[in-house]
Amino acid sequence: MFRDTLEITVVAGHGGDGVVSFFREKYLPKGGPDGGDGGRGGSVYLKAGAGVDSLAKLSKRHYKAGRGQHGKGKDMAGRSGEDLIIEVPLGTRVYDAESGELIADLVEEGQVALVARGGEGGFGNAHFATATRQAPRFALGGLPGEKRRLRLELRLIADVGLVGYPNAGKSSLLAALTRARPKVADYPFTTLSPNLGVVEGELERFTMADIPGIIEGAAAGKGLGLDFLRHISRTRLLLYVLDVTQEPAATLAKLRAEVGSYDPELLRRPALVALNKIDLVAPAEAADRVHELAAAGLAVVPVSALSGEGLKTLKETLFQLLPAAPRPQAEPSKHREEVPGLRVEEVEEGIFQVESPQLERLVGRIRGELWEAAEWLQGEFRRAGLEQALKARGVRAGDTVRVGDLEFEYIPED
Ligand SMILES: Nc1nc2c(ncn2[C@@H]2O[C@H](COP(=O)(O)OP(=O)(O)OP(=O)(O)O)[C@@H](O)[C@H]2O)c(=O)[nH]1
Ligand SMILES: [Mg+2]
Repeated sequence: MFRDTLEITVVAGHGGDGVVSFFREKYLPKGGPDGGDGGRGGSVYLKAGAGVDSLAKLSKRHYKAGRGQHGKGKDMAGRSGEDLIIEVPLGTRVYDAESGELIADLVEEGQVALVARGGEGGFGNAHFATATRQAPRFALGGLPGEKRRLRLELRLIADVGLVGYPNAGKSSLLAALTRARPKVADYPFTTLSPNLGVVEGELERFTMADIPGIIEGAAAGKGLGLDFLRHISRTRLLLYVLDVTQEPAATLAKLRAEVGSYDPELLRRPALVALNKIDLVAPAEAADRVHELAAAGLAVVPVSALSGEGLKTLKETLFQLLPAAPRPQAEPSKHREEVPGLRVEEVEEGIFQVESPQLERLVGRIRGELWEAAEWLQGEFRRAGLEQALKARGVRAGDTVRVGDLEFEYIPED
């Protein structure tokens, strides 16, 4: 089954905890701190693979990377959690399912996108040793890995996109020009999901996508609607397929109106007309239809997917036009920013409450003796800009500063 949208949840690994440990050996007095750092949690990546042609190949809805190991004594750091790389089809767009933000557009084979960052490992107590704090009895716990719900949307990356009314012969043309074997039948809406084939030339090749037929009113949801046009949105060239017996000139005008209402830019893309089923009419009639179509300003190639007539010319014309047809650019993905918010509120006279997820998290990660960590924490607070934020609120020496569950006495720097 072909699948072109899918939601999955990705969870990066939790970072390992740092540990509190001191060097010990038989007959020796207690030695210095040697608690190692926790390993970082594994991250989750998506990778565009040529071997995956449908999102249906993703069997799971939930993906999880490995967790980081805790640090150990003797300054041994915990091992990092294993990264998880999920292969998705070429042409997959990755959105954050909650915010709708585009995270990545995977249009090149092997292209990789980070979708959930592994949690940082915590520092072991050895990290906190200084000349004045020789035996710190605290360490930091690891951070949880990122968790995200992703919406994957496949936009086939084909060089040529077939567009036409139901029954015009799009799938027949794809079958005649490539080794793809889409379903062909004498009723409208035979094709319910896109098909992709490769047209082989002597030296080159190009890919061709066949999508479900669209009809007048598709933009308003008639037929199967216009959703499938998103697969055409990245093709370099549109090949309109018309049935010579079904008023081709009028049909082309309607088709283009629908395509334009989906995305006006598509109308400016290089395009060509395959006037199909010419085996059903007399040559003179076919010539008349070609003449009428000329008004649209597009090159017209009369063909028959059934008899094979004109297919060679169609193929050659496509090979001629493609080099000049620009490759639609991949959507630039927005980089995620982490802006740690910091708010200070004087909740009572002389008591300042600090609201900062970053600093609260830091405080929550302290393991072991909290009061011993205070000095180190204050350095971290300063780096986060807390000193300035407090001053701006009019803090005075001796006031109380609350961060998470901890209370500190404010002592000015200088
Ligand atoms: N006589 C003749 N019949 C054709 C030709 N091309 C396709 N057909 C027939 O037209 C019918 C529809 O062909 P399809 O290839 O399924 O058409 P389609 O455009 O893919 O249709 P949808 O998938 O429904 O949009 C089938 O019965 C085909 O055998 C042709 O060149 N000549
Ligand atoms: Mg079809």
